[in-house]
Amino acid sequence: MSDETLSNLLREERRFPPPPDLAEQANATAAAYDEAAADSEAFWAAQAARLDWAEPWTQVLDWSRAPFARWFTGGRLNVTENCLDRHVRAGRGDRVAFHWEGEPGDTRTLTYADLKDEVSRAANALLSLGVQAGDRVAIYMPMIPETVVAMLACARIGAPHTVVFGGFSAEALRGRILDCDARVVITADGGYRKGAASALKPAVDEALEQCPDVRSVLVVRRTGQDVGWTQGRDVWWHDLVAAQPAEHTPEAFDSEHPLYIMYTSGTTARPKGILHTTGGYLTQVAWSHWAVFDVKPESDVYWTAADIGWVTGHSYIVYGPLANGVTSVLYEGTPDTPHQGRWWEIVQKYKVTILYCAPTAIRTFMKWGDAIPGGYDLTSLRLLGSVGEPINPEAWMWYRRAIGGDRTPVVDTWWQTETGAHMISPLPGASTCKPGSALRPLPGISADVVDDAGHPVPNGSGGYLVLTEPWPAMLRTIWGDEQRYLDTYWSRFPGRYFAGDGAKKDEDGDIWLLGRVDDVMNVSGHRISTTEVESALVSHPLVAEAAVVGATDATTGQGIVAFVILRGDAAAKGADEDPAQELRAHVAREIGPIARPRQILVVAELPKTRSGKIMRRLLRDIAENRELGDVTTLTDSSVMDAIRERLPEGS
Ligand code: 6R9
Repeated sequence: MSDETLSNLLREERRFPPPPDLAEQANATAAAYDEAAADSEAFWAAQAARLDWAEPWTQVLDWSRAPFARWFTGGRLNVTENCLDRHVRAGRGDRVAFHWEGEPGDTRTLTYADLKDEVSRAANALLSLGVQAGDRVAIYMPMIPETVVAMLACARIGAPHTVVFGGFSAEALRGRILDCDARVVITADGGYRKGAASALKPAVDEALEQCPDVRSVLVVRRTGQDVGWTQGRDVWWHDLVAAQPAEHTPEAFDSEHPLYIMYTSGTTARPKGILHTTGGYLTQVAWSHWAVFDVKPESDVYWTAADIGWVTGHSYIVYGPLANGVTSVLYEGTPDTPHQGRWWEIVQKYKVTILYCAPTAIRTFMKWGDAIPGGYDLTSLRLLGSVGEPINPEAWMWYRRAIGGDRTPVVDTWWQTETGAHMISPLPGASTCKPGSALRPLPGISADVVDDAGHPVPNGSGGYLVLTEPWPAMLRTIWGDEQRYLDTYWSRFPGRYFAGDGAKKDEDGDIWLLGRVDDVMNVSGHRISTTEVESALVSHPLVAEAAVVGATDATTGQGIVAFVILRGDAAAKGADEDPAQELRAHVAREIGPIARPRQILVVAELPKTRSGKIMRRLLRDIAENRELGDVTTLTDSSVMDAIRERLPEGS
């Protein structure tokens, strides 16, 4: 990426130091950076000591077969013993683990003691189905407490789970089941989404037509809708699990025992099964959850408003919060069911103190307008987090102001399925935040931005984000494909992990994420990041959200095509004026004439994955007038038809 275009971008000068009271009582202080810099293995060993180990480790890191890491070798522990039993033993069994809120408004409260009993029953149920340590179990569920129970039951008996988004197709489910050779599937009749019961079991039945080795399907009754039934294979959760004893003694597993496989959708290629293991993963998710969210288990009510089928749900709905003994909210549905204030109603009801969500949600709320959150009491909130995409500075500012009452720090956390846990993020009690920047690597983490030749770029320049030292929660491999692990992550810059993201270091050396390098556009030889043009568009008062792609252009190589969603009030006011000219001029002013979009299309929605990432690949297909590529990981495929209808004649 050339420096010239990047250095004139993102001139963001607003600064937000930590609130003094938060800083005073912060879990993690600036001292953590020094400690970790002095001896990172000693730092991680100290964090691992937060967990209960049945047997201590003999070596913190074994990197002798790099890049295949082993952390806390020789150590043995049980993940659910750490997430459940030890809290109950210490007299915290009555603490609420989850306030669950179903989309139709039904609720359930599970204490740590309840959860331990449920997980023990489910573990016994899996054992009765013949599941053994090491066997893979696929989970295809809505956002209900049984999903957490199912994951933990697997972890308790050492059976790696693979959770597949409830919104994925039968085909996607089948591919994942076959790739990891799962023999048991846990599912539900359906779940509630957008005010209606949405079926899941039919997709399982369809997928299993071509998965002959799956011998059992455990089915939770959630919606009560009719389900097809295969005798001898299908069994109701409420029949099997409820009949089990609530006692189960957890076995300690090796620190490197597989905990789960999470598939990431490659854009074109076969999905990659990212393998996470036990000791290092739990150490880093527990530490980062404690440090980055500054959680106080006695008083906080924590809410990751994301799907459990995304890595964010694994690390920061399930494993991190439970390892720390925190009270969480778990919400089944969509943010606008039955009304657009649903999230804020939940914050008010449970007095949520820490909220973690994706920029896509924040920009949607921006589009709906300030009045909606303004109608609720959000004063319980003391910290906000963002994850999943670069957060545009204006969206960051809106989040802090309209949701955080101009008081709360906003932590922008950069990480990936592959990293398992937060990697680059502010520490809310120690860092001065900059809207749109994830700032710097967390203590114990080493990252850099390098040029094409792999040399670190100077401050003020852009390039490729790499991780330069192994970290405890790192993926161990791609399931069943060591070569692909090496090729994908470790061959572009030998000895360093290539994240696939572009980034820039500012004058202070702080890091700004610029999106996937595959999305970088090349306009007349200038490399321009989609993130920067999108952020310029979102900084205009008319725009709530923008997606930018490079489309083949006969004269410039690529031309910038922008798809924009207008803010609610703007869309109403200027219904018949086309804002394209104004927005093109605005981008030219903010960034430079080279970044002026060739074309701007106003749309109502953008194509997104279930974790809220904009699928620019599909927009590129539209901009270049091609057949759409693979849409199996899209949340709602009708969005693409709606966008096509907006295209001007002949394009
Ligand atoms: C946790 C998660 C990983 C990709 C990652 C990057 C993007 C995530 C981000 C961010 C900028 C952030 N990403 N967090 N970009 N700022 N705070 O999202 O995992 O679904 O595997 O996606 O998401 O592009 O490489 P995953």
